[in-house]
Amino acid sequence: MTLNIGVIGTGAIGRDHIRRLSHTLRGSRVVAVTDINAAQASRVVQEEGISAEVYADGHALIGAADVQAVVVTSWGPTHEEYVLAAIAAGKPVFCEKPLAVTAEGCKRIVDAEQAYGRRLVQVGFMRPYDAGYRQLKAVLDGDRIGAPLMIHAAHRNPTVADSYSTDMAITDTLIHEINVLAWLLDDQYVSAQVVFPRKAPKALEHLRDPQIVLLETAKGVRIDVEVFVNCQYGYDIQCEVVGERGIARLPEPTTVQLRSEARLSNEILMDWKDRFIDAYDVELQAFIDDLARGQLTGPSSWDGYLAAVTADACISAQNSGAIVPISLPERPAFYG
Ligand code: NAI
Ligand code: ISE
Repeated sequence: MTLNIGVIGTGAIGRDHIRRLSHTLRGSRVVAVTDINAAQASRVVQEEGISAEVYADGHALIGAADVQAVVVTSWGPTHEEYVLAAIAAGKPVFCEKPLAVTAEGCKRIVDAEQAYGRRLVQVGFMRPYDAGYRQLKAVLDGDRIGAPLMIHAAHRNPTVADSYSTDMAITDTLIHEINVLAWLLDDQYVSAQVVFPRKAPKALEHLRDPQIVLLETAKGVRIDVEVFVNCQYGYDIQCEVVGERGIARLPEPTTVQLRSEARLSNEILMDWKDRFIDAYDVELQAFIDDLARGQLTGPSSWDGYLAAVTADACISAQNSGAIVPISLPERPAFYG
C-alpha cells in the first residue's frame, strides 16, 4: 500500500523530505505540496520529477481528498495551526520541530489529539533514530559505564541566516539536545541556566553566540551543552557521557580517512542534511510503516510539549542569568 502525502513548506528540509518520500523510502508518494512561495513549490515539484498538485495554502492541502497524511515543514510559528487542522481532519501529521513555538501551543495540540482519541502526530526529533545515538544508548542501558554522572555536549553550526535570533539557539537548535539527552538518560530536567562566553567575532550583530546551557536532571546528572552557531569550520555534534566507571562518546560520522600532504585527516561535514541523512530516512520510514500498522510509535506531541516546556525555561534563563527550575508534568497513559 502506498501512503499519499501532502507537504506544507518546500524550503530546505521540506524539499529534502519530498526527495526522500518520493525517491528513497518505501510505501510513500508525495501527491500535494504548498508553500507561501508558490513559485518555489512548483519548482520543487518539477525538479524532483514528481506529479504532485500545488495547493494555494496548507488548509486546502489538508482538506484534499487524496491526501492521507500531512508533513509540516514550514516555518516554526506556522506549525501549530497546521497540526491542529490535520487533527481536526483526522489525518496523521509528521511535524518538524518545534511542534509549536510555545509550550501553550504544544499543549493545545496534545489536548486536541487526546480529544480525538488516537495518536495522529509524530514530531521530527530524528536524533533518537541516529545510529550513533542508538549505540550510545545501548552502552548506557547495558550498564557498561555505570550510572551517568555528567554529559558534555556541543551543537555547532558553521553559520546561520540573518533571521536567526539568540532565543532560536534554544527553540531551533538546542531543542534537539533537549529531546535526545532526556531519551538517552531516561530522565527529566529539573533546572536550566545559560551562560555566555565572550562573543564570537563572526556572530551577527544582534546575536549572542556562543552560549552554554547547563541542565540538571531529576537523577542528578549535570549536563553542559555548548551551542555555537557561527563556528565556521563545520556542522559538528558532540556528546560525551561520563559514567561511574567509564566514558562513552557519540561516534563521529564515517568519512574517508586521508593520508595526504604529510597529514592524516578526516573531513568534517558542513550541513545537517548530510550529518543526519540516515536518521531522517529512518524516522520518516517509521512514520510510514507505523501508519500502515495503524499505530504511531515515534516521538509524540507529548515529547514536543516536554521539550517546549524545557525550552521556555532555557529562554527565561537566557534573559535572567538565573538558575530556572523546570517542572515537567507526568506523561499521560495516552502517550505510553
Ligand atoms: P526554510 O526557511 O528553508 O523553509 C521554510 C519554508 O516554509 C519556506 O519555503 C517558506 O516560504 C515556507 N512557509 C512559511 N510560512 C508558510 C505557510 N504559512 N504555509 C506554507 N509554507 C510556509 O526553513 P527550513 O530550514 O526548511 O526549516 C523548516 C522547519 O523545519 C523549521 O521548523 C525548522 O526548525 C525545521 N528543521 C528541522 C531540522 C531537523 O534537523 N529536524 C533541520 C532543518 C529545519
Ligand atoms: C536546524 O533547524 C536544525 O534543526 C538542525 O538540525 C540544527 O542543527 C540547526 O541548528 C537548526 O537551525
